[in-house]
Amino acid sequence: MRITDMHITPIAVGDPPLLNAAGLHAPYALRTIVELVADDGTYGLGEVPGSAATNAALEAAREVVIGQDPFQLNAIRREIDERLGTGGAAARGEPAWTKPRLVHVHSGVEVACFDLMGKAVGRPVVDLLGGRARDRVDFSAYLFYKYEGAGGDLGFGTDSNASGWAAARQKAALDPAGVVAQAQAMRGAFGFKSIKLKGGAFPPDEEADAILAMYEAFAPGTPLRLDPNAIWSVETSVRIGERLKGVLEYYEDPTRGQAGMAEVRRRTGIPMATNMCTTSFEDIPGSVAHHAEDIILSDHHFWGGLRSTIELSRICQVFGRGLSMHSNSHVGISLAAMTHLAAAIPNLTYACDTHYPWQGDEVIVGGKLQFDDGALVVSNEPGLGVELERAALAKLHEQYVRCGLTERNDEIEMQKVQPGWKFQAQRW
Ligand code: GKR
Ligand code: MG
Repeated sequence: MRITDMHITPIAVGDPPLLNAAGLHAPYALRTIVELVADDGTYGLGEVPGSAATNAALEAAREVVIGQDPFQLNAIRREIDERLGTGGAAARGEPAWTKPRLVHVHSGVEVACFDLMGKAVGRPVVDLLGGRARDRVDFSAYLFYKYEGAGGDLGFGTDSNASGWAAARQKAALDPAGVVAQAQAMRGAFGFKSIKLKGGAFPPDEEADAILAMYEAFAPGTPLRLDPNAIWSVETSVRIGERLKGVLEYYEDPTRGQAGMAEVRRRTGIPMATNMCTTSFEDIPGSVAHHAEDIILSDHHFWGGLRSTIELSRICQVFGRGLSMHSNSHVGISLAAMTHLAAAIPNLTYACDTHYPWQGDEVIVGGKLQFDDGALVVSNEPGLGVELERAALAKLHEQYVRCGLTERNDEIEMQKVQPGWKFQAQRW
């Protein structure tokens, strides 16, 4: 089997005005769809976070990918490394999503190869990763504060009578009662059991109040997580941690860096989770030396693919780390890949993050994948089990061209509604 072509299609996906420590989501989230065409007439799909820089790196990789056998993942990885040069921690920025382009290229190409391999042998990707550790993958409700009045058309028109999740997606949630209402609407629509609140947008005590309100509102045992994306000092993290002790399932990146996280962990005794201080294999020695976290949030887009994430899972076992899964705004190709991967990792025991309910647009045949009681049933179809809806892809590519965005920059979006607003690596 040989790869005969590689299509790289940037798309822009409608996104609500979600707030985080770095600012505000733009009206569109950028993704890039990778399609590998094989000489037997089949195609394989991958999806990665979009940016002009990642697209250029994918374009540069194309030359070495075409002509390869998709089963020869080691050769493909080596040739991409040789062509693009390896990234490294220094290439990472401070917001949670700025990472070296190389891991995105590896992940987009590798997932598309797995899709091709699955189609070639008539087996789902999960079977190529060692088989199912579970038949259903649990996801978590991922709550956000929103900026009233910002953002573009979410596809609801002017329907102010929207109810349930559609209404919660449209309207701002700004106080603890609003956050509880958003959680109720999201859980009602999708059945999620665990709840994560994206913090770092408002003064820490207000966000802690929202968590405490959810603790009151939901049955005891509902796993709750808070993620301020490292914008709090160690002292603030410890003080808020004291308020949330016994309430949080895990405390996600309250403060920056492995040493700071280790100190908060020591002083509060709360399980700490990260997708910011331990985000690559290079970070593992530091993670172990500091004992920076209890749970690592994997992400195949950032760890370099599905196989790399399985390697990470073994490291987590060896060093006593739990494993969860991080997400960024995405469509169904990534969600399918996340589901096969999570199903194949026995020690990935936490409900995975997903932004999927926030996005209305989709590129796969049949529209959005459906959650069943907060989980996705692992597909038995060959490959990822999703097919490309080419008209939808063309429409979202057209949306990309029209919107003029070339990278994610939440600070610039925030400045559009609050001129002069500045990202601060430590705000509180
Ligand atoms: O979508 O605003 C967002 C999140 O803050 C995202 O960018 C983070 O990467 O979900 C992420 C996280 O868990 O840190
Ligand atoms: Mg996080």
